[in-house]
Amino acid sequence: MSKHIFECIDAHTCGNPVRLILTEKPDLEGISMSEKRLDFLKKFDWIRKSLMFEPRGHDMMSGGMIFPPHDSKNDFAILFLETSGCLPMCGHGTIGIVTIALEENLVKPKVEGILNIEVPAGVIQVTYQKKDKKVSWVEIVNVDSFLAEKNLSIISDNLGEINFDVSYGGNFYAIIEKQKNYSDLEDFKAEELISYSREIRDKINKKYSEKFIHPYDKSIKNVSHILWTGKVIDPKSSSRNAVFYGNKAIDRSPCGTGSSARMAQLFSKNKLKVGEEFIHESYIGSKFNCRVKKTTKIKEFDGITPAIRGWAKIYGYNKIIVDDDDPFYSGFQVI
Ligand code: PYC
Repeated sequence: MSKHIFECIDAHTCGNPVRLILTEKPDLEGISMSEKRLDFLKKFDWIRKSLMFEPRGHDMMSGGMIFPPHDSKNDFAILFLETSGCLPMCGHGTIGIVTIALEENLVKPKVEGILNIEVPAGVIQVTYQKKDKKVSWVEIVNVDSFLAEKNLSIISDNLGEINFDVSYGGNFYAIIEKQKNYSDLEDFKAEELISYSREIRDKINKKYSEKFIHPYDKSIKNVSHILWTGKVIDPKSSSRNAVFYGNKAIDRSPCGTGSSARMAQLFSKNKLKVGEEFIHESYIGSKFNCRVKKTTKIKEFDGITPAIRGWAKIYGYNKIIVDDDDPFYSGFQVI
């Protein structure tokens, strides 16, 4: 029998949880974070399940671990952990992890104010503002993002025909805008969006199986998230969204990879320009300040390099025990 003790620091980014795991980090095989992500999922997924799911986590729980970089030019690497698996990229997770790492002196930037971070989906550049030991904001120049396909549809048992676009911002998103069978975010309870999203995601991945695969990394595939759009709460914002992830979560933050995917979609439809401010609101009204930094090409796709800025707050030091004699050592979820 063995007992594992995970020291963690818990924070939230604009309302969504981020648990940074400091100890008992596994030795992962691979020459990149993409390969290490797959190795973790094959050999160590119990760690993710035990720290993300109930009773030690909850439906929205999300987090990660910091590793040394593979390229010495970079500052560090992140493996993301979440109820849905290990994401190729997570924006709110990065903002939270960077805030924790800087405030708790876990990393020393090679250049003050800038961090180059390896994530499974690529290398991202982060800038931040730190005042009196506190990080006031973190800005991510995210991985290149692109609209993968537009005007697709499925028939939902709950809503009828639903039209959507699929866009990549570090994960593949189905973006659902106002239409005959979907009026606006404000007309639906979170629990309704959750159950509709589960069905819609299954149907999309059945109907369009093997269609959404990242051109440079075949391990990044399929629609993992559903992004419901809506009218803003604050008139100064540009758009509102609710991102569904895992099996029971609506992101409390405006979602970094979702905001990137949404900007790529809007840009490709001439609804957003390079440099224009895009203030994205979450389901609970928290905001990311975003913009298209530049245009780019991802194989045959015309895409963008997005920037996302947000804040995070540390709320606890957490020593979590996972004991093999606990029948729920690898967690559970109630759906
Ligand atoms: O911020 O990229 C993000 C994210 C993905 C899932 C939840 N948040």
